[in-house]
Amino acid sequence: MADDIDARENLEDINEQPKAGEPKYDADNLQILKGLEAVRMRPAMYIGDTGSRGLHHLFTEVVDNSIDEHLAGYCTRIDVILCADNSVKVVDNGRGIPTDMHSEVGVSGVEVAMTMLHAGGKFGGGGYKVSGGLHGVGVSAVNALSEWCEVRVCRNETCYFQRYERGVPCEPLKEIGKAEATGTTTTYLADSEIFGEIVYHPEVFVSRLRELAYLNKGLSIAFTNEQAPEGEEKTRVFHYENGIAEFVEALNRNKNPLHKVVFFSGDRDETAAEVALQYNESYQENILTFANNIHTQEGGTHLSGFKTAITRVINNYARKNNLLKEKDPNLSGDDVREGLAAVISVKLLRPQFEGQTKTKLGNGEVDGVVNSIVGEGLSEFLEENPTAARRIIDKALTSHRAREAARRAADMVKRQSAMENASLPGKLADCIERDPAKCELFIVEGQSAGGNAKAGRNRRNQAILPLRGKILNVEKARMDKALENEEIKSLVAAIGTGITHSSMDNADDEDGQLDLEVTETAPVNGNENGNGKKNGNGATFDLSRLRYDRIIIMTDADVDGSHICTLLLTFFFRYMKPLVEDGHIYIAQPPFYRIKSGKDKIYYAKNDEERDAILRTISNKKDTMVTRFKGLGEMDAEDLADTTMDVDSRTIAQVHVEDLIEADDLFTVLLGDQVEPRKAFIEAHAKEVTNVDWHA
Ligand code: 0RA
Repeated sequence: MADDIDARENLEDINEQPKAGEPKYDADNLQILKGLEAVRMRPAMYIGDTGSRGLHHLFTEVVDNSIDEHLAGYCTRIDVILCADNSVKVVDNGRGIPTDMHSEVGVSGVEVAMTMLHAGGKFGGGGYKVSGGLHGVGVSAVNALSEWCEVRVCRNETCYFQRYERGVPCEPLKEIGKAEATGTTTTYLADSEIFGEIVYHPEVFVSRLRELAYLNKGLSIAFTNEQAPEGEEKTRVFHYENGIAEFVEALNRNKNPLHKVVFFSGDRDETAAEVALQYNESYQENILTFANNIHTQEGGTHLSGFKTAITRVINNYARKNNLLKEKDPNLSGDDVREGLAAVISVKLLRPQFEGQTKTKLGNGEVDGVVNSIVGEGLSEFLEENPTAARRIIDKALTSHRAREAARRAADMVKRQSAMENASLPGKLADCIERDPAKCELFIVEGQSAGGNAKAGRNRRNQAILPLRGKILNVEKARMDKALENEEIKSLVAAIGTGITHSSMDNADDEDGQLDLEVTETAPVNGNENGNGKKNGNGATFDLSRLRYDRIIIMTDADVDGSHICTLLLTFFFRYMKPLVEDGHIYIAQPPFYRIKSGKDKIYYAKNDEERDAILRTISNKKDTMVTRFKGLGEMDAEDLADTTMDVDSRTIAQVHVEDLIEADDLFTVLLGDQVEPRKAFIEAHAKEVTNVDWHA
């Protein structure tokens, strides 16, 4: 910032005109050189960092100038080319940077733009300049941080050219020929002295350029990757005649929309706002906000104005049409945003960026502008489209009822676990011991296996909870549905801790792919519940009420069994995470084979290799019988006790979630129909513990 001010002061100080052809190193140029040097000394101050992020920020700074020319009404196409030699070329068909001598500094307008920090705003032709990037330092910083940079400008039927090396002009702007069209071409090679090895990621170009095309309707932005491998399409053109309305359409591409995309726009107090929205059948909220083409990940005043308007308008409409009765409470913000996809884009003259990552819009006036544009637009839309209006209100009412039901269900679960034994499930065969530290709970797949497990257990400290078939997939159900499920209810009651955070925000999350494609970063999700263990639905988790130190999942060693195991792990992960983190969850490892030799010699093998190894050691082969267990149900009480339950002889595996974040993703991904990745996951995250040194 200090350098910015310096640069302007220098301009005011120095008014002498150099004579044509005179060497460049006079006072002005020394000042300019100082400015460039400052950028090279502290690049991070100007472009954020000198890593991959900063490197990829450079093209955005250059493109932003062309976007400004589009906003001024003079540029319809921008080409960005990632060249084979790692240089980047940005071509626009605007008016061209002014080439005449600047009256104050005595160099061409081109040179001013290329060498003076923040030159754009001050020396541009006035007009509507809103772009300028997150760091807003302009193309001069790119020039300073480039090994070389070349500008070609076509205007006045003439083509001009100038080359710079590390920001320093090699010679003054010169005419190089005739020109029919107008425009500016900037080519730069990022300086490896600054950025180290230059490695570009084309998908960063694609994602940012596509976003810019959505945000600037009618503008064509083409990206050419000359480094693309043979056979891959080199050029992609992004052009959206309907701008952010098409952005919202893309956000909902894999969802079921409730109505056509709605678009509102308006200007007020030097602020232009555009909003597009569309509800879909999902439970998620996906609102992306932008200010001057910058993705405001932390939201801000445009987002708050939008939220207030949506809640107000939907409640008003519902009341007016008697869909909400006088006695009913208002729909909450969460209710009216369930299944809402929206893009908000504002353009303003002096944006203030706040927050941790400077991506929160702070301009107070914007709240009211967006609020009134959305308020008027949405009211009108609802009045004119009663069918869509009805669907939207129904969706919000359902969301409201589900939220109420979830709250009641969570309260109930809480009350039930508070009553402890009084409400223990009938299916639970509890143990005698009352000290939880000495107790184990076996969750057993199927009734018959449950019976054998009961017979084979040590009833003093081992409890058995048989499950009837598959438990509900909590990844795809909302909290109220999950807590209505009988198997889950008995599980929660038996364990005693209650549940943690709801999975409401994760429900129906089948479009991770799309979200990644549309934007590099997570969408603003307005979830005000926070991440605490106590959530808005009144559910609490209390580890001190845990009734068993070890919870052991015991399922068949087949595809169904491994699916049930995953469903249980998912449930624990989403609703009782501390149990997973603290290592209370185990997976039993029932063997595949029983090898009986003679009258009373019994071996168990967990796979074919073990079986063969055992068979090799047995001398009297005639008297040997090998049994393959098709499931837990085929093991008798003795088999189960010896292999899976008896503390002295069993094998069980403790579940470690080494990387909870990664696991979180995996649960969302894994619960599809594929079995192999699921098995791989369980194997990767369940560390084997043999003959645990622990006695009740
Ligand atoms: C200032 C004034 C005028 C054009 C531009 C700047 C301009 C800058 C860039 C940077 C990249 N592409 C650009 N295109 C235009 C307009 C001067 C006039 O013709 O009146």
